[in-house]
Amino acid sequence: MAETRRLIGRVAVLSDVHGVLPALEAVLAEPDVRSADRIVVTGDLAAGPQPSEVLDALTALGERVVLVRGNADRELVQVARGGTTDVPDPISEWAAAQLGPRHVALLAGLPHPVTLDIVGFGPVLFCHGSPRADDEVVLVDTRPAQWADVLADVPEQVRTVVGGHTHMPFVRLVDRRLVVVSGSVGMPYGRSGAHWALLADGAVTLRRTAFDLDAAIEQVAAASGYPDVRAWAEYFLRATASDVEVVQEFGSRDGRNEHPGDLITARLVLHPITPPEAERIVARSPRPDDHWHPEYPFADELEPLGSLAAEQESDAIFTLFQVRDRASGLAVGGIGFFGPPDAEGVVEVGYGFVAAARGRGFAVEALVELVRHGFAHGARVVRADTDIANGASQRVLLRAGFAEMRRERGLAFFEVRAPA
Ligand SMILES: [Mn+2]
Repeated sequence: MAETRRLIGRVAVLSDVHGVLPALEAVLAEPDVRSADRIVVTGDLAAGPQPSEVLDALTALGERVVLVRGNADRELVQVARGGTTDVPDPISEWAAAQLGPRHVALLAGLPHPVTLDIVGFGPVLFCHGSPRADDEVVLVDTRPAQWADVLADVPEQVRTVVGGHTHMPFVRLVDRRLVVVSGSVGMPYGRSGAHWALLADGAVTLRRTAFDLDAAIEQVAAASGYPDVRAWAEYFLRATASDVEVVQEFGSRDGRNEHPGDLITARLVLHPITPPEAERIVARSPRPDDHWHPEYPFADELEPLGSLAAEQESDAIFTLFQVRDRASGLAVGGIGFFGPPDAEGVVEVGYGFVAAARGRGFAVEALVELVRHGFAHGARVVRADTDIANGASQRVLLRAGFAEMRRERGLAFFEVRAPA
């Protein structure tokens, strides 16, 4: 955690500029920003239509600017260095290709989080997402228990946490800590203009700089080579999405249970798939509110999903679940029961994840939750089998509490029994 010992006076907080130069310039022209002792930019600097221009404008501020890493900055580095990311965002792919080695190095070196001593506040922690993860979603109405978890590792003396990522400004107390999200400079939700915040004399002020949207859209469209730039600029600079829609959309990512029947774990949502949803998945024809990883669904899943799609009404408990990564909101796998318990209380389960989601313990986390759910609804024994050549799957089952019972015909059979 970067720290400075010298107390800092007035601080302007800018976040989520997302490569929109005219919006950044409008804020930088504000007298309270020009006179601020520091300008802290809490992440997602460049993923947008003018990535290099925005990075140059920020670095031109010299010693006065403190840049914090956002998830989109991290993802730009991954893409620029030839990797892939979970989030299929075409403008990020394009922006990554615009960056020269100097810009990639700048983004790769960004710290997260950053703590600064500020007059009237003491140590203030600046982050993107949450102090522990640059892509964690916390919202103004996130539940107290979730906030407690999110802030659990923040040092006691830090009484103010300033974040970005959700593009909707708020200030609220969270169990005696002040939490500030300044909103987005370049991609605001709910209200147009460039949103930012001023920390001065122990007080936080949420600020908004209005600028000529028509002129800015023209300027972005003329300056950027992104193929879809005009539509992008129209949509985001005019704040087309309302904050109510966005909170609804982001809601499940903060662990709130918006859909009865969803099972929520530390990092995942297990969503029971209805027959119409199964039909869409098998046909690979998502609705706008379906958020699927590009590799989802994968071949193994299609047969059980096909049977589910053909049903009139699915079993609400012993069914197939779509597994979503709470951080990205994307469907990354499937897990579920191949039918209700038999006369002895035996159920069988199966699961699978897209390649990009493997190696992160998701399968164990989902399986533990599925087994708990099965036992809570009358199952006594949960069984699974796997190819004997599939060592990864066997390790997942063992880590999830299963024991190997026998091997035959190239398969290893596992089970776990309900506690007596
Ligand atoms: Mn972000």
